[in-house]
Amino acid sequence: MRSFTVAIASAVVAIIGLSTQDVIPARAQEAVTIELSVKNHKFEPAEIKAPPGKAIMLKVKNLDPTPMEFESKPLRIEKVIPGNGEASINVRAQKAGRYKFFDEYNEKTAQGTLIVE
Ligand SMILES: [Cu+2]
Repeated sequence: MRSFTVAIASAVVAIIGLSTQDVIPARAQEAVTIELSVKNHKFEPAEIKAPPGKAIMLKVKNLDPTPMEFESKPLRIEKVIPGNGEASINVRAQKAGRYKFFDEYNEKTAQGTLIVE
């Protein structure tokens, strides 16, 4: 006959308590404001810059007497601005890259780029 030895192992469980602070900085929610204007159917400045991952507010002044349509396909913006008018356009946070925009009514001359970097 055989005898069996049963070994009982006891496990020690260590509980590690982690304290985390998930605080979202309020500044991450604030939009970066960029002002630009259009004169003689040209953007001034034609290149604008914004940091990545931040909402952007574009304030566009149309200094020409005729209406314009601020348009950007990659940014999905389309907004008519009357002659001598102004518009605030909200752009959601973007990844780094170059985003073209233009005035659809004066596409030949009014071209611009938003550089996110
Ligand atoms: Cu359009």
